[in-house]
Amino acid sequence: MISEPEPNALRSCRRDDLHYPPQENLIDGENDRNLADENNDNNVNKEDSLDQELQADVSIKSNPKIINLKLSQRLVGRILLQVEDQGKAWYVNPKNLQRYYLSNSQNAFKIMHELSQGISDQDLLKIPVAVLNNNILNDEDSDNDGLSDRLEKGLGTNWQNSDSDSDGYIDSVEVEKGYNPNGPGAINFDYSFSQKMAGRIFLQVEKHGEAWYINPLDLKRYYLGYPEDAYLLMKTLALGISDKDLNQIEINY
Ligand SMILES: [Ca+2]
Ligand SMILES: [Ca+2]
Ligand SMILES: [Ca+2]
Repeated sequence: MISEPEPNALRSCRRDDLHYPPQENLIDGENDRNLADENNDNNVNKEDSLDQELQADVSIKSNPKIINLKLSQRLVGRILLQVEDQGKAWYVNPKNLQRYYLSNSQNAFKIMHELSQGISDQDLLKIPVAVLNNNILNDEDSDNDGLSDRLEKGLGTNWQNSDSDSDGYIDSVEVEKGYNPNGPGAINFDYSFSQKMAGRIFLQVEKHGEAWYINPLDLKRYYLGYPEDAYLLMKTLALGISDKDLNQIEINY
């Protein structure tokens, strides 16, 4: 059983927007890997790689016999909420189709950074920015321009000025309409690039390592500025899933 988030939780997530990257991009050429072999590999390394603290908090484990790659591919890059077990949160890593347990805000932030990859500013600009309701992020909007203070810091706009580039259009309008809030002109989005990168987490290596999550539902980038933001965002964008379905996705320790 899979249930989508509340319809009002987001401004722009619609089920109609569902897109998934082509299969060849999903697991970096490991499509043919034998699941039984993979399981044996995992067992060999289990003692070394096992995070004891994490294991203690994980109540169910995947049975390799019931791993369902199609389901994993369908849910690639998604955040899953284990509805039958206290809403535990998981992230399905697009690179290996394994799910990672996000036990709390610090842990979610840490895992998302570990699984991230660097991206140039030029490539990042190809992906539209998501503007979340400030109430969801529990953040201030000091200049009342519709962008939270922390998102403005991520975007490099002025959080104390509603119209950073003084062109008469407030920052959130420019971001939502695809214009540059920091200067003249429109931004040319590359939707096929966004689709290819769906579900991934990027670090802005040319700035200060700002982290962004590409939501597979709307192919927009969501700013993961602070641990509490990252976790709230995860919960907001998450998809409810039953233990039976979750068990079919390989677990990462
Ligand atoms: Ca603002
Ligand atoms: Ca501003
Ligand atoms: Ca402006």
